[in-house]
Amino acid sequence: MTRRLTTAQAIIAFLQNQHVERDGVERPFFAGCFGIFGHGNVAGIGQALHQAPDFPYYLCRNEQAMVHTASAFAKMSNRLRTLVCTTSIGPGATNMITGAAAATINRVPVLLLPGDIFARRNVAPVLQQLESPATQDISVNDCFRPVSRYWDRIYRPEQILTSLPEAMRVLTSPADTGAVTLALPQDVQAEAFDYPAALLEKRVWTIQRPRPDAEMFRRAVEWIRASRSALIIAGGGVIYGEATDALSRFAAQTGIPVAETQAGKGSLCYDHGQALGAMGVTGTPGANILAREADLVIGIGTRYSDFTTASKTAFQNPAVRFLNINIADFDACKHSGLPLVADARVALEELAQALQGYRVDDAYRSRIGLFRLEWEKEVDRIHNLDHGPPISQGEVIGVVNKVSGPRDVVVCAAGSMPGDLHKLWRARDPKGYHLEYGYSTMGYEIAGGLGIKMADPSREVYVMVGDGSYLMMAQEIATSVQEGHKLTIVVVDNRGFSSIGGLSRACGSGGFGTEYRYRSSGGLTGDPIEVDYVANAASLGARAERVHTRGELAQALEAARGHDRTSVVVVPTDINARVSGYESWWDVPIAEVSEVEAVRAARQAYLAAREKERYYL
Ligand SMILES: Cc1ncc(C[n+]2csc(CCOP(=O)(O)OP(=O)(O)O)c2C)c(N)n1
Ligand SMILES: [Mg+2]
Repeated sequence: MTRRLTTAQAIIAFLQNQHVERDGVERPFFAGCFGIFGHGNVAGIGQALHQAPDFPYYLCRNEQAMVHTASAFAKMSNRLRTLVCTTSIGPGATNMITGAAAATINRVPVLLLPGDIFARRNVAPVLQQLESPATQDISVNDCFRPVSRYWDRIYRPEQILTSLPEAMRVLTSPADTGAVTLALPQDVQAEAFDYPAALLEKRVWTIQRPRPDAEMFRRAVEWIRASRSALIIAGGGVIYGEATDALSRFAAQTGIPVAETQAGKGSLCYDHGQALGAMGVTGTPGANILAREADLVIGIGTRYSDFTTASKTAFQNPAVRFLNINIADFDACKHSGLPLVADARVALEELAQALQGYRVDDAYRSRIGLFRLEWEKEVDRIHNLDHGPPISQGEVIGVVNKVSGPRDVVVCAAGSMPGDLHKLWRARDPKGYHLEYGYSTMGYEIAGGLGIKMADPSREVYVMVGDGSYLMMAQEIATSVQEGHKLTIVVVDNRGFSSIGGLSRACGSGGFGTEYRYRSSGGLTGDPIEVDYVANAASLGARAERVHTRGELAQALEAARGHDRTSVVVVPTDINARVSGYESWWDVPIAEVSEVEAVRAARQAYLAAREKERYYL
């Protein structure tokens, strides 16, 4: 039994028939295809999509953005669903590279189908072809190799028979997932082949929950029982693995406190008795002080980025050991930890059983309680600062947090807001806090918000975006209007880069080149440039208004809730009203020699701080 189809038609038919199943619930893996057509895909994948109307096609405005939308969709779906992305050859394809890197670093599945140059070669160089005098076996799509977890180029129609199953294996593997790139030469897309019907039958990929190895598990229990000051670091794996209830019970039963990474925030509700909030560079005093003293760090579903480890200065107890519960042995082995390679939920349930009767001592418990109490007071203080006008970013976060419902989602990616949100946002639902902080991509915010809304239209989505990020990529507002996927976008307008401006000052460079100002004789130091974000957003089809106070912001957000169309609320803030760091540090190397006194002073402080960096061997 065969079906005569073009390569592109067979790919789309195959993708439509892929399902995943976890815990007995089955769903189609691909919810449709995003794309922008050009000569490199219009007659191939474009034609195939045209004759497959039950596989939704979404036209977006920028190829990088659509990969962010697909990633956010996948992240919101706990990696159990994603979207396909199709592009033309050349710039359409390479526009996806930033999105691919972000997906791979964040370990979320996206399937990318860039068009590629002719396999037939006789008409080369074709429009947009990168030529090489050294080989004909190269194209711009080779740039996807390091940012893809699986990469392939399809020179012959029958190659998809072995390539597509491999692509699915990687996409649905919690340990291996990331961007998968199948580069599709323009001519091959349109070539026909007699495909075996079996390729196009329904296939169900089961997402497993592997149990820990018995011996490693025995040691893990021993290590926890022997510890006196254990600390859990909850990463994204807790949420993707739907292990949040298991973690909540485990923490309540054992009394072990929990600190959260950016990807892991929301693992516990902020008012849980063991919740210390954010961990690391952008962490709370409780999390960072207890991390410093911990004799056992239990990392669950975390990849220990430098923001989590405070550039390897976070854990200072000379006897500290790491127990890493992770689906990927790559992460489980970090910091010479005891690797418990397993599904987070299963591992936590089995550990809870084996640790019956174990509890941290009362002194430790009361310290945790005190840290929690003091932190809630600090959050209240920053949420209600009465700064300005212009008001502070902390106040903006407080208002959005208060106005949003417990199931609503806040999304952010770059600038000073991720750190402030990590500290100040009171998460009430495992899917309520969505930060892309693996790649921290300016421009993810609005595109990502669209993916979140598509994944769960029942929730309001609050996009928190700095003016810098907004200027980099706001055009998907038009796509949100086109699709009727309403977003509430808060543009925090501080006329430049509060984040990097602050960092530049800390490095002794005085904020050089980080504010939006007219050029004057002294450089970019003239009057601030007024960008009319309200007019810009309105021109893309959004409702838009400017507010100045906490009260006006709350009112605008309430009004936005009642509308079906995307709303943009622009709020000017004070670029210099920053939330401080708490008990932590980040390694940003300072110039070793300089004519500038401030740089020399920063270098001295830097060298002293770096002394605390440790190898965990
Ligand atoms: C694509 C990209 N380019 C550069 C950076 C480096 N960077 C990090 S934050 C930032 C400034 C962000 O400005 P804005 O969105 O206004 O946020 P603010 O710092 O003012 O909070 C820059 C340039 C980045 N993260 N992503
Ligand atoms: Mg800014």
